[in-house]
Amino acid sequence: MLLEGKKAAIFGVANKHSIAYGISSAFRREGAKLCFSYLNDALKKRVEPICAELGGDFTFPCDVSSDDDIARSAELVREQWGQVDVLVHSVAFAARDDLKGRFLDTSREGFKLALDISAYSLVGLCRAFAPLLAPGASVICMTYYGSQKMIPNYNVMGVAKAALEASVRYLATDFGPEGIRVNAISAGPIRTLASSGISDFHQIGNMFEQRAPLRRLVTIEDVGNTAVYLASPLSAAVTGEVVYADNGFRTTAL
Ligand code: NAD
Ligand code: 0WE
Repeated sequence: MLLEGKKAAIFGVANKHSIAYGISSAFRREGAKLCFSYLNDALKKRVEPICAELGGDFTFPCDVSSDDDIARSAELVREQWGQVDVLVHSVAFAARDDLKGRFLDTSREGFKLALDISAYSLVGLCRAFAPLLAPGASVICMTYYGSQKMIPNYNVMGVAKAALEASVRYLATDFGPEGIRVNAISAGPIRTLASSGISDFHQIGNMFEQRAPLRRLVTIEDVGNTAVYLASPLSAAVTGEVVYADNGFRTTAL
C-alpha cells in the first residue's frame, strides 16, 4: 500500500460521481486515513454516508468562499489529527450563465466569484493548513485544459483554472523548503455534478473519445490513481506541476 497511515483531508466530494470520490476511494485502497468537508447541509447528507463507506474519520462544513470556514476547518482537523499529509482541493464554481455565450459578457461579479471559489480558495486553504502540513506533505488540486486553450463555453472557468495553475507554481515555491509539494491534475472531461449542467457535454465527450490517443473517456478511477502517485513518495521530485490525466488528448492537434 502506497499511502499506509497517511492522513488526507478531502475538499470537494458532492456524491459518488465526484472526482474527489474517485480520489478518496483510491486513497482508501492504499491505506490512507480520510476526512471530508461538505459545502452545506444538503451535501452533509450525501457526504456523511460516503465518509462511513470509505472508513473516513470525520466530516466538517466548509464553504471555501469564507475565511472563517477555512480557519475553522483547519482548527478542527488540527484537533482531530494534529497533522495532515495530503490536502485535496477538488472545488470549482462559476455562475451557470457564465458557462455559455460570449466570455466577453462576463461581469465583474461573475469573474470575482469564479476566481474566488475556484482559484483563491487553494491559496486560502494552503495558508490555513500550512501549520498542520507534515514534512513531505502533498497538496493536490484539479484543473482542466480550458486553462491553456479556448474551449467553447468554459469561458471564465478557463481563466480561473489558469490562475489556479499559476498559483500551484507559486505555492510550490513557498512550501518547497519545508519539503511540501503542490501539484495539479488536469483531467479530461468526466460526467459529474459539475459537468452535468453543461448542455454540449456529450459533444465534448464524443470529440474527446475520437481524438484522445487512448480513444476512451477518463474515469474518476483514473484520476484517483494519478492522485495516489502525487500523494505518495513515488512523486518526491515532482512539484509545481500540472500532470495530465487526459488519455493523451492534449498531445494531439486533430
Ligand atoms: P463535483 O460537482 O462533484 O465537485 C465540485 C465540488 O465543489 C462539489 O463537491 C461542491 O460542493 C464543491 N463546491 C462548490 N462551491 C464550493 C464552495 N463555495 N465551497 C466548498 N465547496 C464548493 O464535480 P467534479 O467534476 O468532481 O469537480 C471537481 C473538480 O474537478 C473541480 O475543480 C473541477 O473544475 C475539476 N475538473 C472537472 C472535470 C470534469 O470534466 N468533471 C475535468 C477537469 C477538472
Ligand atoms: O471545471 C469544470 C466544471 C466547473 C463548473 C461547473 C458548473 C456547472 C453548474 C463550475 N461551475 C458550475 N456552475 C454551475 O452552476 N469542468 C472541467 C467540467 C466542464 O465544464 C464545462 C466544460 C467541462 C468539461 C463547461 C463548458 C464546456 C466544457
